[in-house]
Amino acid sequence: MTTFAAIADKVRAGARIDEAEALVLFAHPDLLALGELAQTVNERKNGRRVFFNVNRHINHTNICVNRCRFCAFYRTADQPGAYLMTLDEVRAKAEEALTQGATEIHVVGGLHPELPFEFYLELLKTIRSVSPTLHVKAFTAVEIAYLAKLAGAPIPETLERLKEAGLGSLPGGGAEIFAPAVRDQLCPEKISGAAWLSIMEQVHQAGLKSNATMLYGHLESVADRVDHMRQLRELQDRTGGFQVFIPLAFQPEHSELKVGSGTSGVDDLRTLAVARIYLDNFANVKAYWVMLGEKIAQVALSFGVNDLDGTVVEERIGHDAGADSPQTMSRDAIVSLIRKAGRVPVERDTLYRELKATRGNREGISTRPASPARQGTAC
Ligand code: V47
Repeated sequence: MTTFAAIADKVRAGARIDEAEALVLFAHPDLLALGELAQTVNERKNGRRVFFNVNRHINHTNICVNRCRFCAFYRTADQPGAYLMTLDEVRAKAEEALTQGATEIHVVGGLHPELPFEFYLELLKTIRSVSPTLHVKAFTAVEIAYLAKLAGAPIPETLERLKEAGLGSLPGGGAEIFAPAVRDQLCPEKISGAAWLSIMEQVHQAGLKSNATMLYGHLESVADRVDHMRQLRELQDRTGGFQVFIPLAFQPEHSELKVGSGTSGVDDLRTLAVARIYLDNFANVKAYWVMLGEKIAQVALSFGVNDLDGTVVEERIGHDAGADSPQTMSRDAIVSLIRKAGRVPVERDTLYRELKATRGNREGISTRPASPARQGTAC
Protein backbone atom coordinates (compact mmCIF):
# COMPACT_ATOMS: atom_id res chain seq x y z
CA MET A 1 0.00 0.00 0.00
CA THR A 2 1.28 3.46 -0.87
CA THR A 3 2.44 5.45 2.13
CA PHE A 4 1.79 9.09 2.96
CA ALA A 5 5.50 9.79 2.52
CA ALA A 6 5.50 8.33 -1.01
CA ILE A 7 2.43 10.35 -1.97
CA ALA A 8 3.97 13.49 -0.48
CA ASP A 9 7.10 12.98 -2.60
CA LYS A 10 4.94 12.56 -5.67
CA VAL A 11 2.93 15.70 -4.91
CA ARG A 12 6.06 17.75 -4.21
CA ALA A 13 7.42 16.59 -7.58
CA GLY A 14 4.28 18.01 -9.21
CA ALA A 15 2.70 14.67 -10.18
CA ARG A 16 -1.03 13.95 -10.14
CA ILE A 17 -2.33 11.57 -7.47
CA ASP A 18 -5.00 8.93 -8.12
CA GLU A 19 -8.14 8.04 -6.19
CA ALA A 20 -6.49 5.31 -4.08
CA GLU A 21 -3.84 7.83 -3.03
CA ALA A 22 -6.50 10.42 -2.17
CA LEU A 23 -8.07 7.81 0.11
CA VAL A 24 -4.71 7.28 1.82
CA LEU A 25 -4.55 11.03 2.42
CA PHE A 26 -8.05 11.01 3.92
CA ALA A 27 -7.01 8.20 6.30
CA HIS A 28 -3.70 9.78 7.30
CA PRO A 29 -3.77 10.50 11.04
CA ASP A 30 -1.32 13.43 10.96
CA LEU A 31 -3.61 16.33 10.05
CA LEU A 32 -0.83 18.89 10.23
CA ALA A 33 1.38 16.96 7.80
CA LEU A 34 -1.57 16.75 5.40
CA GLY A 35 -2.22 20.47 5.80
CA GLU A 36 1.41 21.31 5.14
CA LEU A 37 1.36 19.27 1.92
CA ALA A 38 -1.84 20.98 0.77
CA GLN A 39 -0.34 24.34 1.62
CA THR A 40 2.74 23.55 -0.46
CA VAL A 41 0.48 22.88 -3.44
CA ASN A 42 -1.54 26.03 -2.78
CA GLU A 43 1.48 28.29 -2.37
CA ARG A 44 2.92 26.99 -5.62
CA LYS A 45 -0.26 28.14 -7.35
CA ASN A 46 -1.22 31.21 -5.36
CA GLY A 47 1.66 32.29 -3.17
CA ARG A 48 0.41 33.82 0.08
CA ARG A 49 -2.48 35.60 -1.63
CA VAL A 50 -6.02 34.90 -0.48
CA PHE A 51 -8.98 35.99 -2.57
CA PHE A 52 -12.26 37.42 -1.31
CA ASN A 53 -14.98 39.44 -2.98
CA VAL A 54 -17.66 41.94 -2.05
CA ASN A 55 -20.92 40.29 -2.98
CA ARG A 56 -24.53 39.86 -2.01
CA HIS A 57 -26.69 36.76 -2.14
CA ILE A 58 -30.27 37.05 -3.33
CA ASN A 59 -32.45 33.97 -2.87
CA HIS A 60 -35.50 35.14 -4.84
CA THR A 61 -37.76 32.29 -3.68
CA ASN A 62 -37.68 29.36 -1.30
CA ILE A 63 -40.62 27.63 -2.97
CA CYS A 64 -39.27 24.48 -4.57
CA VAL A 65 -40.68 21.34 -6.15
CA ASN A 66 -37.55 19.26 -5.49
CA ARG A 67 -37.92 18.85 -1.72
CA CYS A 68 -34.35 17.66 -1.09
CA ARG A 69 -34.13 15.86 2.24
CA PHE A 70 -31.01 17.74 3.41
CA CYS A 71 -32.49 21.16 2.68
CA ALA A 72 -34.04 23.31 5.42
CA PHE A 73 -34.50 26.28 3.09
CA TYR A 74 -37.25 25.06 0.80
CA ARG A 75 -40.99 25.38 1.37
CA THR A 76 -43.95 24.15 -0.63
CA ALA A 77 -46.15 27.02 -1.87
CA ASP A 78 -48.75 26.52 0.87
CA GLN A 79 -46.33 26.20 3.81
CA PRO A 80 -45.78 28.99 6.34
CA GLY A 81 -42.66 30.98 5.51
CA ALA A 82 -42.90 30.38 1.75
CA TYR A 83 -41.88 33.51 -0.16
CA LEU A 84 -41.30 34.89 -3.64
CA MET A 85 -39.60 38.27 -4.03
CA THR A 86 -40.98 40.81 -6.44
CA LEU A 87 -38.62 42.24 -9.04
CA ASP A 88 -38.82 45.56 -7.17
CA GLU A 89 -37.52 43.83 -4.04
CA VAL A 90 -34.72 42.25 -6.04
CA ARG A 91 -33.83 45.64 -7.54
CA ALA A 92 -33.75 47.27 -4.09
CA LYS A 93 -31.39 44.58 -2.76
CA ALA A 94 -29.09 44.96 -5.78
CA GLU A 95 -29.09 48.76 -5.38
CA GLU A 96 -28.20 48.45 -1.72
CA ALA A 97 -25.42 46.00 -2.59
CA LEU A 98 -24.01 48.45 -5.14
CA THR A 99 -23.83 51.22 -2.55
CA GLN A 100 -21.95 48.81 -0.29
CA GLY A 101 -19.32 48.24 -2.99
CA ALA A 102 -20.53 44.86 -4.28
CA THR A 103 -19.19 43.65 -7.60
CA GLU A 104 -21.26 40.45 -7.65
CA ILE A 105 -24.86 39.40 -7.07
CA HIS A 106 -25.18 35.67 -6.37
CA VAL A 107 -28.69 34.46 -7.27
CA VAL A 108 -29.99 31.03 -6.32
CA GLY A 109 -33.58 30.01 -5.62
CA GLY A 110 -36.01 27.14 -5.41
CA LEU A 111 -37.58 25.49 -8.45
CA HIS A 112 -40.83 27.43 -8.33
CA PRO A 113 -43.81 25.52 -9.77
CA GLU A 114 -45.51 28.48 -11.43
CA LEU A 115 -43.03 31.09 -12.65
CA PRO A 116 -42.54 31.30 -16.42
CA PHE A 117 -39.11 31.36 -18.09
CA GLU A 118 -39.56 35.08 -18.78
CA PHE A 119 -39.47 35.79 -15.01
CA TYR A 120 -35.85 34.61 -14.92
CA LEU A 121 -34.91 36.77 -17.90
CA GLU A 122 -36.51 39.77 -16.17
CA LEU A 123 -34.71 38.90 -12.92
CA LEU A 124 -31.35 39.06 -14.69
CA LYS A 125 -32.24 42.23 -16.58
CA THR A 126 -33.45 43.90 -13.38
CA ILE A 127 -30.13 43.32 -11.61
CA ARG A 128 -28.09 44.35 -14.64
CA SER A 129 -30.16 47.53 -14.98
CA VAL A 130 -28.93 48.63 -11.53
CA SER A 131 -25.38 48.79 -12.84
CA PRO A 132 -23.47 47.15 -15.67
CA THR A 133 -20.60 46.75 -13.18
CA LEU A 134 -22.58 44.16 -11.22
CA HIS A 135 -21.69 40.64 -12.32
CA VAL A 136 -24.66 38.29 -12.03
CA LYS A 137 -23.59 34.80 -10.94
CA ALA A 138 -26.88 32.98 -11.09
CA PHE A 139 -28.67 29.64 -11.20
CA THR A 140 -27.19 26.26 -10.36
CA ALA A 141 -27.02 23.53 -13.00
CA VAL A 142 -30.17 22.14 -11.37
CA GLU A 143 -31.99 25.42 -12.01
CA ILE A 144 -30.66 25.56 -15.58
CA ALA A 145 -32.15 22.10 -16.27
CA TYR A 146 -35.49 23.34 -14.89
CA LEU A 147 -35.37 26.63 -16.82
CA ALA A 148 -34.66 24.76 -20.06
CA LYS A 149 -37.87 22.79 -19.51
CA LEU A 150 -39.78 26.02 -18.86
CA ALA A 151 -38.28 27.58 -21.99
CA GLY A 152 -39.04 24.44 -24.01
CA ALA A 153 -35.53 24.75 -25.42
CA PRO A 154 -32.31 22.76 -25.36
CA ILE A 155 -29.68 23.72 -22.76
CA PRO A 156 -27.39 25.67 -25.18
CA GLU A 157 -30.29 27.83 -26.43
CA THR A 158 -31.53 28.39 -22.88
CA LEU A 159 -28.05 29.51 -21.83
CA GLU A 160 -27.82 31.89 -24.80
CA ARG A 161 -31.09 33.54 -23.82
CA LEU A 162 -29.97 33.85 -20.19
CA LYS A 163 -26.62 35.27 -21.29
CA GLU A 164 -28.34 37.89 -23.44
CA ALA A 165 -30.39 38.87 -20.38
CA GLY A 166 -27.24 39.35 -18.28
CA LEU A 167 -26.11 35.98 -16.90
CA GLY A 168 -22.38 36.30 -16.20
CA SER A 169 -21.43 32.94 -14.70
CA LEU A 170 -22.86 30.08 -12.64
CA PRO A 171 -22.48 29.19 -8.96
CA GLY A 172 -21.53 25.64 -8.10
CA GLY A 173 -24.57 24.49 -6.15
CA GLY A 174 -26.72 21.45 -6.74
CA ALA A 175 -23.78 19.07 -7.14
CA GLU A 176 -24.39 17.56 -3.67
CA ILE A 177 -22.69 14.16 -3.98
CA PHE A 178 -22.68 12.41 -7.36
CA ALA A 179 -22.72 8.77 -6.12
CA PRO A 180 -26.21 7.57 -7.18
CA ALA A 181 -26.88 5.41 -4.10
CA VAL A 182 -26.35 8.38 -1.75
CA ARG A 183 -27.88 10.97 -4.06
CA ASP A 184 -31.07 8.89 -4.28
CA GLN A 185 -31.42 9.10 -0.51
CA LEU A 186 -30.54 12.79 -0.28
CA CYS A 187 -32.49 14.25 -3.13
CA PRO A 188 -34.41 11.69 -5.20
CA GLU A 189 -36.19 14.36 -7.24
CA LYS A 190 -33.10 16.31 -8.21
CA ILE A 191 -31.28 15.78 -11.53
CA SER A 192 -28.63 13.06 -11.39
CA GLY A 193 -24.94 13.72 -10.90
CA ALA A 194 -24.36 12.78 -14.54
CA ALA A 195 -26.94 15.37 -15.62
CA TRP A 196 -25.32 18.03 -13.39
CA LEU A 197 -21.95 17.34 -15.03
CA SER A 198 -23.44 17.33 -18.52
CA ILE A 199 -25.08 20.71 -17.95
CA MET A 200 -21.84 22.16 -16.60
CA GLU A 201 -20.04 20.88 -19.68
CA GLN A 202 -22.55 22.71 -21.86
CA VAL A 203 -22.21 25.82 -19.67
CA HIS A 204 -18.46 25.81 -20.27
CA GLN A 205 -18.95 25.17 -23.99
CA ALA A 206 -21.23 28.22 -24.05
CA GLY A 207 -18.27 30.27 -22.85
CA LEU A 208 -19.49 30.69 -19.28
CA LYS A 209 -17.39 29.91 -16.23
CA SER A 210 -18.87 28.09 -13.25
CA ASN A 211 -18.00 26.93 -9.77
CA ALA A 212 -18.25 23.41 -8.36
CA THR A 213 -19.42 22.31 -4.91
CA MET A 214 -19.64 19.08 -2.91
CA LEU A 215 -22.02 18.65 0.01
CA TYR A 216 -20.30 16.46 2.63
CA GLY A 217 -20.82 15.27 6.18
CA HIS A 218 -24.14 13.44 5.74
CA LEU A 219 -24.60 9.88 4.42
CA GLU A 220 -21.62 9.75 2.10
CA SER A 221 -18.40 7.80 2.59
CA VAL A 222 -14.94 9.19 2.08
CA ALA A 223 -14.79 7.10 -1.11
CA ASP A 224 -17.91 8.93 -2.34
CA ARG A 225 -16.13 12.25 -1.79
CA VAL A 226 -13.13 11.10 -3.79
CA ASP A 227 -15.42 9.76 -6.53
CA HIS A 228 -17.15 13.16 -6.65
CA MET A 229 -13.84 14.98 -7.00
CA ARG A 230 -12.68 12.50 -9.66
CA GLN A 231 -15.65 13.35 -11.85
CA LEU A 232 -15.05 17.07 -11.39
CA ARG A 233 -11.37 16.69 -12.23
CA GLU A 234 -12.19 14.72 -15.38
CA LEU A 235 -14.62 17.37 -16.59
CA GLN A 236 -12.15 20.12 -15.74
CA ASP A 237 -9.53 18.32 -17.86
CA ARG A 238 -11.92 18.55 -20.80
CA THR A 239 -13.24 22.12 -20.39
CA GLY A 240 -11.15 24.12 -17.90
CA GLY A 241 -14.41 25.92 -17.09
CA PHE A 242 -14.49 25.49 -13.31
CA GLN A 243 -13.07 28.41 -11.38
CA VAL A 244 -13.11 27.05 -7.88
CA PHE A 245 -13.98 24.01 -5.80
CA ILE A 246 -16.14 24.62 -2.72
CA PRO A 247 -16.79 21.79 -0.25
CA LEU A 248 -20.02 22.60 1.63
CA ALA A 249 -20.20 21.29 5.20
CA PHE A 250 -23.66 19.86 5.88
CA GLN A 251 -25.68 21.88 8.42
CA PRO A 252 -28.02 19.37 10.06
CA GLU A 253 -30.75 21.43 11.77
CA HIS A 254 -34.38 21.65 10.64
CA SER A 255 -34.01 19.29 7.69
CA GLU A 256 -35.73 15.97 7.13
CA LEU A 257 -32.35 14.22 7.01
CA LYS A 258 -31.43 13.23 10.53
CA VAL A 259 -27.73 12.45 10.50
CA GLY A 260 -25.13 13.46 13.04
CA SER A 261 -24.59 16.86 14.52
CA GLY A 262 -22.55 18.49 11.79
CA THR A 263 -19.01 18.05 10.52
CA SER A 264 -15.99 18.32 12.81
CA GLY A 265 -13.34 20.96 12.28
CA VAL A 266 -10.82 18.18 11.63
CA ASP A 267 -13.01 16.70 8.88
CA ASP A 268 -13.49 20.15 7.33
CA LEU A 269 -9.75 20.82 7.22
CA ARG A 270 -8.94 17.31 5.98
CA THR A 271 -11.51 17.58 3.18
CA LEU A 272 -10.22 20.97 2.05
CA ALA A 273 -6.61 19.75 2.16
CA VAL A 274 -7.26 16.57 0.16
CA ALA A 275 -9.27 18.58 -2.37
CA ARG A 276 -6.36 21.01 -2.80
CA ILE A 277 -3.95 18.15 -3.44
CA TYR A 278 -6.22 15.97 -5.61
CA LEU A 279 -7.80 18.70 -7.78
CA ASP A 280 -4.55 19.73 -9.42
CA ASN A 281 -6.38 21.33 -12.35
CA PHE A 282 -8.44 23.70 -10.16
CA ALA A 283 -6.84 27.10 -9.58
CA ASN A 284 -8.79 27.83 -6.41
CA VAL A 285 -10.24 26.09 -3.36
CA LYS A 286 -12.74 28.06 -1.30
CA ALA A 287 -13.51 27.84 2.42
CA TYR A 288 -17.12 29.03 2.50
CA TRP A 289 -17.10 30.72 5.90
CA VAL A 290 -20.90 30.67 6.15
CA MET A 291 -20.98 26.86 6.53
CA LEU A 292 -17.58 26.45 8.25
CA GLY A 293 -17.69 29.36 10.67
CA GLU A 294 -15.11 32.12 10.56
CA LYS A 295 -12.51 30.39 12.74
CA ILE A 296 -12.28 27.14 10.77
CA ALA A 297 -12.33 29.18 7.54
CA GLN A 298 -9.37 31.18 8.84
CA VAL A 299 -7.40 28.08 9.86
CA ALA A 300 -8.20 26.60 6.44
CA LEU A 301 -5.90 29.27 4.98
CA SER A 302 -3.05 27.05 6.26
CA PHE A 303 -4.62 23.90 4.78
CA GLY A 304 -4.53 24.68 1.06
CA VAL A 305 -7.32 27.24 0.79
CA ASN A 306 -6.88 30.49 -1.16
CA ASP A 307 -10.43 31.88 -1.31
CA LEU A 308 -12.95 32.88 1.34
CA ASP A 309 -15.99 33.86 -0.74
CA GLY A 310 -17.37 37.27 0.18
CA THR A 311 -19.48 39.57 2.26
CA VAL A 312 -22.66 37.59 1.35
CA VAL A 313 -24.98 39.97 3.32
CA GLU A 314 -28.12 37.83 3.50
CA GLU A 315 -27.61 34.08 3.56
CA ARG A 316 -30.66 31.83 3.86
CA ILE A 317 -29.70 28.28 2.85
CA GLY A 318 -27.13 27.53 5.56
CA HIS A 319 -28.77 29.67 8.23
CA ASP A 320 -32.17 28.02 7.82
CA ALA A 321 -30.27 24.79 8.54
CA GLY A 322 -28.71 26.15 11.73
CA ALA A 323 -25.39 27.64 10.58
CA ASP A 324 -24.20 29.77 13.50
CA SER A 325 -21.94 32.05 11.46
CA PRO A 326 -23.08 35.67 11.07
CA GLN A 327 -25.31 36.62 8.11
CA THR A 328 -22.64 38.88 6.72
CA MET A 329 -18.96 39.72 7.12
CA SER A 330 -17.80 43.23 6.34
CA ARG A 331 -15.00 43.80 3.87
CA ASP A 332 -12.82 45.02 6.76
CA ALA A 333 -13.56 41.89 8.80
CA ILE A 334 -12.57 39.61 5.90
CA VAL A 335 -9.37 41.58 5.28
CA SER A 336 -8.49 41.42 8.96
CA LEU A 337 -9.25 37.69 9.17
CA ILE A 338 -6.89 37.02 6.24
CA ARG A 339 -4.14 39.31 7.55
CA LYS A 340 -4.27 37.72 11.00
CA ALA A 341 -3.66 34.37 9.30
CA GLY A 342 -0.43 35.82 7.90
CA ARG A 343 -1.72 35.97 4.31
CA VAL A 344 -2.21 38.73 1.77
CA PRO A 345 -5.85 39.68 1.17
CA VAL A 346 -6.67 40.29 -2.49
CA GLU A 347 -10.10 41.50 -3.56
CA ARG A 348 -11.24 39.76 -6.73
CA ASP A 349 -14.16 39.97 -9.10
CA THR A 350 -16.35 36.94 -9.85
CA LEU A 351 -14.03 35.78 -12.63
CA TYR A 352 -11.00 35.77 -10.30
CA ARG A 353 -9.45 38.92 -11.74
CA GLU A 354 -7.89 40.88 -8.96
CA LEU A 355 -9.24 44.35 -8.34
CA LYS A 356 -6.50 46.91 -8.26
CA ALA A 357 -8.63 49.19 -6.19
CA THR A 358 -7.77 49.86 -2.61
CA ARG A 359 -10.46 50.71 -0.10
CA GLY A 360 -12.69 53.54 -1.30
CA ASN A 361 -11.30 53.52 -4.83
CA ARG A 362 -12.93 50.94 -7.02
CA GLU A 363 -11.58 52.12 -10.36
CA GLY A 364 -9.01 50.30 -12.39
CA ILE A 365 -10.07 46.67 -12.39
CA SER A 366 -7.25 44.55 -13.72
CA THR A 367 -8.24 42.35 -16.63
CA ARG A 368 -5.10 40.25 -16.36
CA PRO A 369 -5.75 36.72 -15.16
CA ALA A 370 -4.45 36.13 -11.65
CA SER A 371 -1.08 34.45 -11.79
CA PRO A 372 1.00 33.01 -8.98
CA ALA A 373 4.05 34.79 -10.29
CA ARG A 374 2.48 38.20 -9.80
CA GLN A 375 2.44 39.90 -6.44
CA GLY A 376 -1.04 40.39 -5.06
CA THR A 377 -2.52 43.84 -4.65
CA ALA A 378 -2.52 43.84 -0.91
CA CYS A 379 -5.55 45.46 0.65
O1 V47 B 1 -26.83 23.39 -3.67
C1 V47 B 1 -28.34 23.06 1.01
C2 V47 B 1 -26.13 23.36 -0.20
C3 V47 B 1 -25.98 24.80 -1.92
C4 V47 B 1 -27.60 22.66 2.99
O2 V47 B 1 -20.61 28.92 -6.31
C5 V47 B 1 -26.52 22.94 2.16
O3 V47 B 1 -19.58 30.53 -5.28
C6 V47 B 1 -25.07 22.66 3.90
O4 V47 B 1 -23.94 26.26 -3.81
N1 V47 B 1 -26.08 22.37 4.75
C7 V47 B 1 -26.23 26.23 -2.32
N2 V47 B 1 -25.26 22.95 2.61
C8 V47 B 1 -25.05 27.11 -1.92
C9 V47 B 1 -23.96 27.07 -2.95
C10 V47 B 1 -22.89 28.10 -2.91
C11 V47 B 1 -22.65 28.83 -1.76
C12 V47 B 1 -21.65 29.78 -1.79
C13 V47 B 1 -20.91 30.04 -2.92
C14 V47 B 1 -21.17 29.30 -4.06
C15 V47 B 1 -20.41 29.59 -5.30
C16 V47 B 1 -22.16 28.32 -4.06
O5 V47 B 1 -26.04 24.71 -0.52
C17 V47 B 1 -26.96 23.77 -2.36
C18 V47 B 1 -26.63 22.64 -1.44
O6 V47 B 1 -25.55 21.90 -1.93
N3 V47 B 1 -27.01 23.15 0.95
N4 V47 B 1 -28.74 22.74 2.26
C19 V47 B 1 -27.35 22.35 4.35
N5 V47 B 1 -28.34 22.02 5.17
